[in-house]
Amino acid sequence: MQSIFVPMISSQNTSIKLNTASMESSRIAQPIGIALDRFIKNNQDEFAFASGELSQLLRDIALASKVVNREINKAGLIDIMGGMGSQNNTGDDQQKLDVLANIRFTRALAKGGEACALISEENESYTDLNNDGKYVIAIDPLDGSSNIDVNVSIGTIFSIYRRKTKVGTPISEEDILQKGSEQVAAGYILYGSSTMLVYTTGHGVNCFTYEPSLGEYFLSKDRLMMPEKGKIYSINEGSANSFPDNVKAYVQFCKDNQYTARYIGSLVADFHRNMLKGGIYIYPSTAKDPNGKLRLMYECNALAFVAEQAGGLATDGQKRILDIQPTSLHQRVPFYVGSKNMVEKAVSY
Ligand code: AHM
Ligand code: MG
Repeated sequence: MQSIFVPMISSQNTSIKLNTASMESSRIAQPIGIALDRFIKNNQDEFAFASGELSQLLRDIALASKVVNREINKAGLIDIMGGMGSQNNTGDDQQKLDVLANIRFTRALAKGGEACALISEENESYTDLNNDGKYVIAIDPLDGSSNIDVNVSIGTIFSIYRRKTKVGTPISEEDILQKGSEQVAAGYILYGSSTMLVYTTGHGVNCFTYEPSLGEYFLSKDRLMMPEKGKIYSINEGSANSFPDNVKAYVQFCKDNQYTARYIGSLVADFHRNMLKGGIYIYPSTAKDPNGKLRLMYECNALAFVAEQAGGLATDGQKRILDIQPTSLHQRVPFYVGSKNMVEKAVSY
């Protein structure tokens, strides 16, 4: 009997020693988590078309975002802040960094070869990239650009669609004007107190944090879910006089219930905070912008996809954002996005 017990005791002791040793080693060398490249590779089978090309596209976007991140961090040291003195197609003043970010993402996607066309906030028409590419990208290269000069968080928003027409043929309107529900992947990069890349391929939402000294994104949260309820409302109340009556009433409801008002004026940052803490972001129709200010194809669709994948909702007040058929590249829509219960309540008004 003893001869049986002795090895058991000694093996237990060994495992205690091993555990203590591994605890000690993780204390002095904290694990850094899984890198974006490896995560994409490991999860490639989740993509509807199980191709390496979509993975490569995500990697191209990640790479361009690192370059943009570097440039944003240098703003103030070199002459890349301030306006270009020009306007983009929707009449917004273009900032130097808007233009720079647009160049960085366009180049990365053009070099990669997987994309056949690029829709960008900064270009009036779409850009033909490679007729042999299978994917169409819609992007806002740098959103919230009025915050650049004042060191406040900004973001990149992207949507990825599969082209409808045959590979190798010229792009047609049906490739470009696709509903949000056709996105195969979407996400955003938040250039904030740390830089984060958040994306979905329709299998939950994954968040990565950029480690600048290693030049890599590392997984910080997979399968992120948005709280169903929340108490944060984000809306530019400076325009309250021209909100529709039902929006005025909902904002009053938020105040009556002592909700917290938080508005950065950077869609990605406002959305990301609400996704973590529970909240609603609203850009309604106003006197100045009867269809709201935000653009369906490269601002709302991507965030709507992410929101739904995280258990939230996104609507224009009448219709699910992802079900809206775009009729033009730079189409605007009223936007209500965030925690399920809050969006439902807002819509009930
Ligand atoms: P932009 O694409 O020109 O940067 O505009 C979009 C931005 C959003 O990030 C933000 O939520 C909104 O405009 C703020 O608009 P406003 O200043 O009217 O509240
Ligand atoms: Mg924008």
